[in-house]
Amino acid sequence: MLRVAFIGGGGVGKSTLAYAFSSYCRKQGLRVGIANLDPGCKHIKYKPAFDVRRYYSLDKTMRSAELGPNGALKRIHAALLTNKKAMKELDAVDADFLFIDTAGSLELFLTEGGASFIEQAADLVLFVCDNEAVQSEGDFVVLKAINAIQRLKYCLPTLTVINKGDLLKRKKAKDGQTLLGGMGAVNAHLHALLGEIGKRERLLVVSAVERRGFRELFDAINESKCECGDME
Ligand SMILES: Nc1nc2c(ncn2[C@@H]2O[C@H](COP(=O)(O)OP(=O)(O)OP(=O)(O)O)[C@@H](O)[C@H]2O)c(=O)[nH]1
Ligand SMILES: [Mg+2]
Repeated sequence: MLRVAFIGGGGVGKSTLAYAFSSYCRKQGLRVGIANLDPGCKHIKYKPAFDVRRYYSLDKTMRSAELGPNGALKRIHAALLTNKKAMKELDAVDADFLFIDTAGSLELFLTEGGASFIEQAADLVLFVCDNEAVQSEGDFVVLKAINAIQRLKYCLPTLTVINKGDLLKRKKAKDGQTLLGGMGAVNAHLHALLGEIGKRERLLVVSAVERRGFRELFDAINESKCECGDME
């Protein structure tokens, strides 16, 4: 089984992508389970094989621990790690791919509880950004830098996925490159700067609503498998 965590900021489309991409993978003949790790989500598009809300409620934790949403998320992820029943249920999901749909928080995976949880629960991370991330070079560099620090914490192979590709305007930039091409250059530059953290990676542009880019994502995940160590 390959366990793939979908991580990224709020509203970038992690849940929609997990759902849409799971049906693509099923069509390729794979058994796919999705685990919901967002204790605060109110709507869910898929039938989760594991649902953290069975064990923890974001609202209740916020009230009982007198914390804001980010603090409560961190508290819940730290508690999950030592919750044998929940971790056993998560481990017991029987599938070829387990997609772990996480809460929209970049901070969560920079800190011990969230990072340790993801390191234990996943083999591969999809760092999901949306179209807005690649429409400003500054924003994208910041996101990539945050992800680089996250990776120092959770030490897992990671693919960067740009979702909402349908909203991406391939405008000509001043230097004649497409905006996305310009981002490719920024990405390459970042990799030179952060070379010790990760290998070279290409940007994967997908659209969860239009179900585009899934073949490339599927291939990239399969190519990453050898980096993910021994899996049964
Ligand atoms: N145009 C477009 N919209 C999308 C795409 N994927 C998701 N969305 C929309 O983006 C919004 C957020 O999607 P979610 O899947 O809930 O995003 P999320 O990252 O799981 O959000 P949080 O869990 O709250 O962090 C919804 O309105 C989706 O319909 C896409 O590929 N294209
Ligand atoms: Mg979500």
